[in-house]
Amino acid sequence: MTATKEKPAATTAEQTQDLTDGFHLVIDALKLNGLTTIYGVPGIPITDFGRMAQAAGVRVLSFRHEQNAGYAAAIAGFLTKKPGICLTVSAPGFLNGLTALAHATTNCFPMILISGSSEREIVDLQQGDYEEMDQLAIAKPLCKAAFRVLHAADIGIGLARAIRAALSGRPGGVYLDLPAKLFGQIMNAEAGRKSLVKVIDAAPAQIPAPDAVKRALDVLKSAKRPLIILGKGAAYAQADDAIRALVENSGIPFLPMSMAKGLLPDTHPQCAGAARSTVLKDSDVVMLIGARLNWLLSYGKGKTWGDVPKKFIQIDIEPKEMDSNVEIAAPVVGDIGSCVSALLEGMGTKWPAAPADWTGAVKAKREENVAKMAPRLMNNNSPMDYHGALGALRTIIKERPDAILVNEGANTLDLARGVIDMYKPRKRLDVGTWGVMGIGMGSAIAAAVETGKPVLAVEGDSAFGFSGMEVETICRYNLPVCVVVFNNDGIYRGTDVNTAGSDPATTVFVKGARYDKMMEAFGGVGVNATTPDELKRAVNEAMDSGRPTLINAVLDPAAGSESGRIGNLNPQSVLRKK
Ligand code: ADP
Ligand code: TZD
Ligand code: MG
Repeated sequence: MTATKEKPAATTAEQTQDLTDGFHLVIDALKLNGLTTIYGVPGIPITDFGRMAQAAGVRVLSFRHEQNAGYAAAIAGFLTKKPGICLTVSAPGFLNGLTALAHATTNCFPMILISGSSEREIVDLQQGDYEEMDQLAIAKPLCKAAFRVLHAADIGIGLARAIRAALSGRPGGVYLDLPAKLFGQIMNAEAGRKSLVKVIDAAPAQIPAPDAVKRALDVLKSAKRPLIILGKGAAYAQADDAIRALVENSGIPFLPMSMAKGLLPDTHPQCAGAARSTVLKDSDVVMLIGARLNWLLSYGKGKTWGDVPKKFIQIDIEPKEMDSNVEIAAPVVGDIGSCVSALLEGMGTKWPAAPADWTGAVKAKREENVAKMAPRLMNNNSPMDYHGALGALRTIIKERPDAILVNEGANTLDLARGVIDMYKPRKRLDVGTWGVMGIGMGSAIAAAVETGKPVLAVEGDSAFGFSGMEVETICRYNLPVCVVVFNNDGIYRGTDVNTAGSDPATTVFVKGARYDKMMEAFGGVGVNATTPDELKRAVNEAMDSGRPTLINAVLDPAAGSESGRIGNLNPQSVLRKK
């Protein structure tokens, strides 16, 4: 390999006064834009960059695997409305981070994946460089935008483009490719400073057209059985007061999607969470706020939506989202804060209350369902079932509404979503649009780092395994994270048997595994809990102490069902021999 000679980085005091280099410029550009937390894994060519960033006051959190650092960055973007930064090495590190970048894009979370890359001249001729890969080309189809910076003088503009692409319009993931050589490039310090860009108004307000607002209000006024659906876009928008005013002034029942829970409390008198099937079936006008009519809402049609003809009003920043599955009678395109404020203004003070027969029917259904569930949540069985264990955790979140709940698994996810009420916005973080297993520890770490609040991560034993090694990261940074592993010995259940040979069945794990020992291995607290009472005591202790804790919650291996609540999506062969 004929290495191109690069000038060494500025070293002497005299040089640093006049000169700067790629390392410093990237760090300065990030800081100038208020991006002061990086989630990543060090290695060639970004090891020194991480050290220097840390020395310059940037918080650099080193993970054990880039995918988890990526999920941390993605959820940091959701929580803060600033792009979360994930930093990786080339080829394999980049690819490990890429799943999270695609996940961020799918979920409309702003994130920037910054990866070091190998020598362009060698990569492009495919001559076999160390970790050779055309990362820019590979990233492109999986994110909102992808850029490469080749000259130190372009670092400022490159980062500005990345920030703007991640935040403006529908937020998403952006890839920024920084070749190894760039870091060592030297330029005049003053010219370097001038080349940096502080992005002005990165997510400009998008005001809805007055006609669109009027049309939406006309449709809403015609409703006999209106419903508001709040999605995670509404949570992301941080327009909490306006959304609450819209819901309360209109008196319309609201249904929160998973990560929108808590935008208004789940115990709010208008919350229709516990009457979900009824409101989807029987409503006649549905206003979507930051929620897509994708699989999670059965595409807005079919059995779930019943026979009552529906009219949809949709508030979204992305115009192309309209009519993606069914006709949208009143599209309102703009940012949620501006759209909801415009609707509120249009409603004025004399807006008629939602019809009482409808709100009364929704309330009655909700109370019936809540009452039906209540006794199941109070059982103290050992081994535990989902309801007994979740009953305990539900009380903990009620008593600690500021805590952040991270949740993944199948039964562990679906049942926790229904059972654990949320009281404040952006406190529930989960698997998102794709239903990804593995977001757990990355999300928990970012939640603790970004908010300083205690975190409770409720994890299926399979789900936990995808990011379990990060318990070391949690201990290393001494984060207030309490992980509860719902240990039912497997994926969905721990009871499958392979009748064809001596290998275990494909969905089961080692029986009686002790996940709590993993946390103990790194100096955290491990607890084995066999009853809801034990579980509750252990979680309360963890939340009080703030010490990294992992509770192995022993669940009945037969308690879950295949694929949790989405068994209908799970194809099964009619020809399979039982
Ligand atoms: P959920 O899964 O909770 O139903 P989705 O992820 O399907 O939510 O939908 C989120 C929607 O919110 C996306 O269509 C996205 O374009 C939209 N969105 C995100 N941020 C904003 C914003 N600030 N203003 C308006 N719409 C937004
Ligand atoms: N891989 C990834 C990245 N995401 C996925 N969603 C899956 C695999 C498939 N999958 C699910 O959809 S849920 C699940 C897997 C492997 C695990 C369910 O088991 P669990 O939860 O132990 O986490 P329960 O409580 O036992 O159902
Ligand atoms: Mg399990």
